[in-house]
Amino acid sequence: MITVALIGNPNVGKTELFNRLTGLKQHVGNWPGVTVEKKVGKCQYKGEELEIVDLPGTYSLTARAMDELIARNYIVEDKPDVVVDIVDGTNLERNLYLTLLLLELEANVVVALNQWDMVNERGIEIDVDKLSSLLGVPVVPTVATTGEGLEALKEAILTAARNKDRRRKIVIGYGDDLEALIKRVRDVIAKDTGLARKYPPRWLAIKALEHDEEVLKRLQDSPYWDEIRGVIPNK
Ligand SMILES: Nc1nc2c(ncn2[C@@H]2O[C@H](COP(=O)(O)OP(=O)(O)OP(=O)(O)O)[C@@H](O)[C@H]2O)c(=O)[nH]1
Ligand SMILES: [Mg+2]
Repeated sequence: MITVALIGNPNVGKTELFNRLTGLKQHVGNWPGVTVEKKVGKCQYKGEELEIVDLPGTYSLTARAMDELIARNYIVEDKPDVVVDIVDGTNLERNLYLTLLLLELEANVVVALNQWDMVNERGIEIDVDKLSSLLGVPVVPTVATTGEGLEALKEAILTAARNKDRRRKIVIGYGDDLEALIKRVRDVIAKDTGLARKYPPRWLAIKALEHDEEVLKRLQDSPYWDEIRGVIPNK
């Protein structure tokens, strides 16, 4: 079975896409401990079963909002095989912020470039191949309301799942000064091999430098906490 998480900004077409992919094979529950709806569905493609989890709509992935934390924790803790990032093609700039956060999390991302009909209708020009090569992930134009592009999306999901361990990981750079600091923190965190196996050390380092409470809580349990704390500047 291939586990697939759907994520995207609010109102981009997540529900339409989820329903199209899963048909009636879905059930609705809650995320553990909170009353945020959790929808899980299944679909078959080329003899593989895809289990599809609909994550809450979100612009960002901070520890400050429950929806964002649910989405982020699911991706870092449960490690779905593929994360489908549904992007509103008519609002590319705003939507790609979440895409970059997902890449920083080292998720196995496939971008569904949705509302493709509106993109064409409004005469917006998007170089899909260029976007895909800049992001280092597949980008598939879709129209969730008609189902256009869904076969290609499933194919991209299957291929991404199969190539999970061989994928290219792009690094979003923060400039020389910050990069030196990120590297210092990253190297100390990476000494804790258990932690580094579980979470991307560079991501932990960036979050620690942002004083992200959830990440700091995890780092505090590390035998290297004193050393880690020593390289994180105060707020
Ligand atoms: N033209 C067009 N409309 C779409 C497309 N996908 C979704 N929509 C419409 O966009 C609106 C939002 O779609 P939803 O599926 O509810 O979006 P969502 O991401 O689940 O929204 P929230 O759950 O509120 O965050 C609906 O009116 C859909 O019919 C698309 O590809 N093209
Ligand atoms: Mg929805």
